[in-house]
Amino acid sequence: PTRIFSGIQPSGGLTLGNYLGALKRFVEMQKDGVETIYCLVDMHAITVWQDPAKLRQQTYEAAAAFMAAGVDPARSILFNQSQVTAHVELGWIFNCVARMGWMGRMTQWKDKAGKNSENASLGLFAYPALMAADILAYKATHVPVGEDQKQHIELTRDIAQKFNNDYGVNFFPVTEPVIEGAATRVMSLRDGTKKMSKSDPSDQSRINLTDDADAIAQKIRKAKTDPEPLPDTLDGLKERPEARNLVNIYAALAGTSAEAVVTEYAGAQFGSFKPKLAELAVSVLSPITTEMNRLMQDRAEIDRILADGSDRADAIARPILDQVYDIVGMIRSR
Ligand code: AQP
Repeated sequence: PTRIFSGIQPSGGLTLGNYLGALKRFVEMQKDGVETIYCLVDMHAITVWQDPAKLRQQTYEAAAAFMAAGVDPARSILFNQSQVTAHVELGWIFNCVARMGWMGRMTQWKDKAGKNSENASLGLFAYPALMAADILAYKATHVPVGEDQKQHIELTRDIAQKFNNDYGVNFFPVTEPVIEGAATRVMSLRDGTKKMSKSDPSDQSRINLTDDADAIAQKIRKAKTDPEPLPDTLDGLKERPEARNLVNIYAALAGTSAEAVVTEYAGAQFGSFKPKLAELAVSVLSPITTEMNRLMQDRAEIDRILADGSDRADAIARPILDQVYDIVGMIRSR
């Protein structure tokens, strides 16, 4: 059976990158016969400092974004990580399975810790082991993610295999990443070589799910481009990362391919393409923003949904964790 797990950090407001690379695909995966488990990974968020009031607000907002985008809490399990303690318990065991060398090779660690790694939190270094625990606590078979998470899923597979080998069991599955669609890596609107990110200091670099129509149009109008018109084949976008990014965003929002967009707009100037892109982005995002704002009015309802999701998540993860404790040799006498 197919069991899908994925998560998003409430470490800031969600972006168009999170929507196209993750959320939109979470929604598409809700089908009969497929179990979908979606998590607001608040424990990951605190690997870098979060103001408590903001973290709480961002977690409510992320929950509202999931539902506004179409994650249905009746079909999918929707919850926040800190309410299901199996994640950190299994995460600790995986800290003892994973090797320092593996973690040190993670490009996201190198990017986020930067030159000042002595001063980064231990949690930031260990974060991929907790992510492996998020996934494997449910023995998830597939994980939909953006391109930037590919290396962490490979690490999850290595941890699963090492655990199975070390303990001589065939317990954890080897999870498959699902990285597909026209926008697996949405880039910054200011720099076509950097990923669009909620923690980028420049708000102009990203479209937030909370941006109104004017802000979206303004950011797209100001997005960095080059002076050339759009080419008639994808090959013509090879050395043009900013142009390529806008084409990819258009394709993902329209539910079509980058090839189809280039064919439709061959020879168009950005002066005419950008307003079309803005119009499309607003038409897709504004109903989501409106619904998010409506859901945010009733925090008690979001609390109820997360409590119910946490109970259902716990019911799957707890028995798996109990077996893990047994395999590892822990006494379970109560
Ligand atoms: N730019 C992106 N393009 C496509 N997919 C993206 N994702 C993130 N950015 C893009 C996907 O969204 C999911 C959740 O990501 P996350 O919140 O766990 O953290 P992240 O990947 O580190 O995303 P951010 O927005 O850049 O957050 P910060 O700034 O806090 O690090 C993942 O599936 C991710 O691939």
